[in-house]
Amino acid sequence: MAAKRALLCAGFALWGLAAPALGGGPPPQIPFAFPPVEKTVAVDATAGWVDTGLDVGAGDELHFLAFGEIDLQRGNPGAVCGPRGIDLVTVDQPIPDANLGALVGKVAQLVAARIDEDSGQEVRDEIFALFLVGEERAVTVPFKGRLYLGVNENVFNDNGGGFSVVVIRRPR
Ligand SMILES: [Ca+2]
Repeated sequence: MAAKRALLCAGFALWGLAAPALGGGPPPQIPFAFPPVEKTVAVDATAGWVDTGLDVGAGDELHFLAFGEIDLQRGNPGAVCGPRGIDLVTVDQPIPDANLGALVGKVAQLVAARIDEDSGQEVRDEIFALFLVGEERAVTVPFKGRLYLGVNENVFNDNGGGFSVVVIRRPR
């Protein structure tokens, strides 16, 4: 994290130095008072919720920019979409009123984890908030948790492709 912040500082410094040589005017406004954390996350359409590795806090501002194309049903040319998804809804998608296949996000906070006696699988009780991302979105984090990204669909094994998502986090 420290290395990443240092890298961003260096990036902004170079930008500031280069600007007067290009235009002679004042350097461009830096959008944040402190360097934000920026990360590019690959969201594989077959993976379900993808852990971004980012822990976020209540009030943090997140900005998302998404690129790429996915296939919601391999072999079906009508099932290819970008981060905005397809203008369709199904019964079990995570966000019912958002387009099928749209890029979506989740902030989840683990409340308890236990091993289910019958299946032997770990069961995680969590509180979570879901939100639509699409191609671009700014979101204020409602509570502390881990940030996940996924596709607004619930049958992943017949999918293909993925989105590349730039996440910028400005801590509160
Ligand atoms: Ca599918």
